[in-house]
Amino acid sequence: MNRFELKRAGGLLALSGLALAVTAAMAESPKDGHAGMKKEGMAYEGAPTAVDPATTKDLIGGDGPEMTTAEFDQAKKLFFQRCAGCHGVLRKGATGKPLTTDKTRQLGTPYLKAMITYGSPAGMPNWGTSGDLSETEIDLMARYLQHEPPVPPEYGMQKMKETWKVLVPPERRPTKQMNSLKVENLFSVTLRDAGKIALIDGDSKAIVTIIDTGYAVHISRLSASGRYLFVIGRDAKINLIDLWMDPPQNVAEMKVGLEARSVETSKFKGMEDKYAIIGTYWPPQYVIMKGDTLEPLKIVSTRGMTVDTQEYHPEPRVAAIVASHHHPEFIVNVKETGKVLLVNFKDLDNLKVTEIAAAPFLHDGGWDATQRYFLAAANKSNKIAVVDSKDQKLAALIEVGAIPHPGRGANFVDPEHGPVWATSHLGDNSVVLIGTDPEGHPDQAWKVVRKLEGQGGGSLFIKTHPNSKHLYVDTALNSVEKLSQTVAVFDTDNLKAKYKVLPIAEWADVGEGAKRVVQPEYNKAGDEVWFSVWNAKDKQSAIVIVDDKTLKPKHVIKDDRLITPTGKFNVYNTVHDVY
Ligand code: DHE
Repeated sequence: MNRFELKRAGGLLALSGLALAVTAAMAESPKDGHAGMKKEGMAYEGAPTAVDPATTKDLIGGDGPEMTTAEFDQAKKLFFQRCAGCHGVLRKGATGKPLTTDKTRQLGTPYLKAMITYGSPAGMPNWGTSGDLSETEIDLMARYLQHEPPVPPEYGMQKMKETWKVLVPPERRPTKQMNSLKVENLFSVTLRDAGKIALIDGDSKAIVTIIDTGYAVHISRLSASGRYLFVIGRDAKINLIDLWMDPPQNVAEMKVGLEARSVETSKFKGMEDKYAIIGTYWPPQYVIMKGDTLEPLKIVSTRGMTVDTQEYHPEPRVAAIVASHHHPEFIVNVKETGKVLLVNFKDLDNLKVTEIAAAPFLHDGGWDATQRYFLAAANKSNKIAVVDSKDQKLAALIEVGAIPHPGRGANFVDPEHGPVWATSHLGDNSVVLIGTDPEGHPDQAWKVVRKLEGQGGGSLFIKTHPNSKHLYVDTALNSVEKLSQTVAVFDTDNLKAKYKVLPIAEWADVGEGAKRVVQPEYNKAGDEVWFSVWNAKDKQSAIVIVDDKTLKPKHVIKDDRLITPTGKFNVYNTVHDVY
């Protein structure tokens, strides 16, 4: 590339900014003294898609630059592994900018190559200069991006039914609990890279059993009765586990698509355990199924117009889902279009869906303490959307910090401002407290009433419990080891005091490795907090349990079977949405 081309490419980098949201905000965040996190952010948002490149319909040819089929296949694999997480499988834009051919052909090969090689200030990683991609790979990718994106297959009722297995039909299941476990204090622990979950007894801290689940298993949710555990894999495989069996085991499974992240079950009075719902990333849709067998009943596409520009988006992925307590509804976050859908499951043949316009890039979220208001992070919009589940409308859209990432958030009472819900951020070090009591504290409701300064950006999860006076904030994705391996604890009675730091990874004493400390989760009583010490799959990981009163380590679970533990889901707290 000559000097002129490089200069133009530089300009284009600044202008078009193929984006990785996390890195962008970190770089731009003046408050956070711990910028960085590039690789970690990339590994987070930009994880490989679970869509198998071999299954796509390829549209090679047309107006794109010359490419052989073998080159196209290699580039497609690279794109699915490295780029689809941020730019979307169809390249229409997700947390990264759109890479559709109307744009890429204008940019042309030399500029695309420069952009991929050097990255952009808006957050595009420097794939070339970092050594992650070779010159040949970058050349391939630049040409590939000028061809129409390959389209993965759809996944409808027939395919779901082909993979649906009821391993133990309801009539052959026990009618009462057959084991002696204290089910309400069990923890389902994601063993991410093993494709399994560990069930751990919250009292004895013993591993009860390890159960096979989907690939890169993601989250667990419970049925309203607490009997059935639902585990979703990134490959969109759902496992239904009966906690009454001895030992608890898989009773049904199914693949509902090619890629998924969320699952929830019906909790409305009279509808407990009746239905479950899974939202998929690919295809962009949700499926409602029977709660005790997973029989798929209704599939609904989420493709449509975005709330801001009102342009068509072909790949709006389904992010967090919660079950309403006020109506027989699932509340579904649709990421790219920025819509919150209230899906009423009372009559599946005459499905009523209330569509609430929130803001693009809806991701995770949780209830306020009364479980009337659902607070969802529109992460790359730097906003929290508040949905009133009773009146079925948007209550507020609140400007917060850079890339809010609450998990389910944390509810407590601010000594000055009354009930609040809090989120931490991936892109800056702030912890934002939002007033949630429109009746008792109308002046504070749906406003940021306080900002705490945390340890740094790269925070994924925040947690407290009604019986606790502590608020725990992880910084799992911060690039500074001292921060990614520790957590900050705030005193909710004295929010002006500086946080304390707990050296969780040091307490785990697992030897070398990244040892990211991730996702605080309380036990049922709310007097212990469990942290994952998340290491690579060939290294030792652990779970560290902290006494919530003394903030001292109480127990460390180490076991060769604990491979890459991340999310932990206490049965009672998950059933009752306690956080
Ligand atoms: Fe998650 C929740 C999506 C990466 C651990 N994650 C969620 C939810 C979504 C989501 C939509 C909300 C589900 C709900 O409430 O219904 N997660 C994604 C991604 O798209 C992303 C960024 C990249 C990817 O390719 O998957 C991603 N997530 C991760 C991780 O790398 C984490 C840290 C480790 C892991 O196990 O994969 C991770 N995500 C979690 C956890 C929750 C979660 C533990 C549930 C938190 C809770 O308290 O409920």
